[in-house]
Amino acid sequence: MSIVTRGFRGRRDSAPDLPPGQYLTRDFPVLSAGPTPRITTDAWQFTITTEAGAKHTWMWRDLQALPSEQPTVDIHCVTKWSKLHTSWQGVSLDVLFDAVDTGADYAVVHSYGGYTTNLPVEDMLDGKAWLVYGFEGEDLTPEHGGPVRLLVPHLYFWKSAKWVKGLDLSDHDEPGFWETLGYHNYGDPWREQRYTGD
Ligand SMILES: Nc1nc2c(c(=O)[nH]1)N[C@H]1C(S)=C(S)[C@@H](COP(=O)(O)O)O[C@H]1N2
Ligand SMILES: [Mo]
Repeated sequence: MSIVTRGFRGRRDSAPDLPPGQYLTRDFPVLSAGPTPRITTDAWQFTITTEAGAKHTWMWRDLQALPSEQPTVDIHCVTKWSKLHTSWQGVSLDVLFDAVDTGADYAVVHSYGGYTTNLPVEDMLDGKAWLVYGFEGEDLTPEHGGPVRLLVPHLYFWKSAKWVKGLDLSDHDEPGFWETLGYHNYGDPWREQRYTGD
């Protein structure tokens, strides 16, 4: 009884933590626009291409050698589920961008399998985004984007590209997969930017 009461109160108490129109889920839905690509850690690599065409590539072992963080964050899917206090392990994009000489304002993120999504470079800096390979103390599973996915929790979760392969920097903004199909170009859950025009 006390557990039921606590659970119920917990939900109500955490409602202010939820962006408008979102509901809480405790499980972890899988949302993929296509089949799950199976990328081994040996095959995985991540390339940042600058607006000048310079390429910086990290192999799995390079990523593992970089200092990692364990962010605990809330995630919000545009299909209206939110999950609070998820914990991840990975490398801050700040660390990767340290090696990159760029003045570009925009990025298109590419995934193995062909998925793309766009976001401003500033939304990947200052502790706002990570390349993650661990979830809740385990290796990130293929369904959830393993071996490595992008995590950008302050934007709707479609911006957190699974099976991430690289990002292209540019001076001009270019919509990705969902952004071309009518989803909002930026996708701030707190401003409920679900669709173009929101
Ligand atoms: N490569 C790739 N990344 C993706 C997607 C996808 O279809 N392909 N779906 C996006 C969407 S809409 C959401 S809500 C989250 C879902 O992540 P999950 O399956 O781990 O819950 O991944 C995002 N990243
Ligand atoms: Mo989503």
